[in-house]
Amino acid sequence: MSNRTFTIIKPDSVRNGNFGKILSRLESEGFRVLGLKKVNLSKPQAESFYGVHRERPFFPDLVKYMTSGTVYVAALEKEGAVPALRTLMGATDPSKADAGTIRKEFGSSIEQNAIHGSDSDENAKIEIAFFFAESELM
Ligand code: 3AN
Repeated sequence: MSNRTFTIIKPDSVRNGNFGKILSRLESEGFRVLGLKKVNLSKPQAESFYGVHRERPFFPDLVKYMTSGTVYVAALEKEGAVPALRTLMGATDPSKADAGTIRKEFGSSIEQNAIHGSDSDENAKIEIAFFFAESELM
């Protein structure tokens, strides 16, 4: 199992002033930040990043939303990082997320759900490489 995962602190979190709180939560749960960037995703970038969802009905709205404001992208390190972050994030729909999860606390809808986290080691590797050169991770 890999010890890296990838996260996006989504536009709603940045807009609502929750970036620092979410970062603090990640750190207090033992994630180390290997790389961090503040980004305004372009439409092609968002379409490519969420390419697996291209055929889904919510895809156009997802792209529109993810390009609607500034996000922070980060590469994180922790033992068993991918499942650890999925657990800490909670369910995709914040209303169904467990108490104490980031999406329960900061998310407001299935679209504005505060945070993205890789769903497999393979995708974590692809998603980290989408935004970071290996030399930028430390
Ligand atoms: P997760 O982010 O929990 O891995 P995915 O990968 O199924 O969820 O979906 C990617 C993103 O697409 C979600 N974070 C959410 O913003 C959006 N999304 C997923 N399902 C829906 C839906 N039914 N309606 C609107 N947006 C959705």
